[in-house]
Amino acid sequence: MKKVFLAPILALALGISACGNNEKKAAETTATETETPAVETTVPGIENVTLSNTWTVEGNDQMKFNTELIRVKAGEPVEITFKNVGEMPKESMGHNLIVLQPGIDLPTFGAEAAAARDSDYIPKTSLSSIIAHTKLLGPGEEDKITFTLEKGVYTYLCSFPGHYGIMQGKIVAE
Ligand SMILES: [Cu+2]
Repeated sequence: MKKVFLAPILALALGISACGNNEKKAAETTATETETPAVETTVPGIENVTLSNTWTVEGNDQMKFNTELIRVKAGEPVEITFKNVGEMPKESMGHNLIVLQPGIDLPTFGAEAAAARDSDYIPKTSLSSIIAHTKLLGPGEEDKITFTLEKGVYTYLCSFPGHYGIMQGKIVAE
């Protein structure tokens, strides 16, 4: 009788131990995958872009920015006017333009932003990742932001749910 009772207990113990190992492995894998991305120092093609600290960027119904590469002088104010030139309603095709600190994990930021509907997709949990952002714009609306960058490469994106994957660009400050 003892053996009969022992067997399930042993199986349970083994099960727990195996489970523990799996969790450990999973945690290690995640840690490797979420390592901070290497910080870029330049972007191919930037030499063909005019150096200017005043830019106008448009976002459209195809979820695209018309400008995806911006070149600015570091240490001086940059002014970006962002226009939503689409016609679809803000609720289904709103756009913003968010300039992020270097090295931010975009899928993580994108997920937090998508969940931040009450604050127009500006995630309060990730405010330290944001250098500047426009309002969420409906069709025909525009907004202007001003900020100053140190030398480096910065990503800007639209945080409306599902947009950042293709609606993003780079700013090179030199
Ligand atoms: Cu958008």
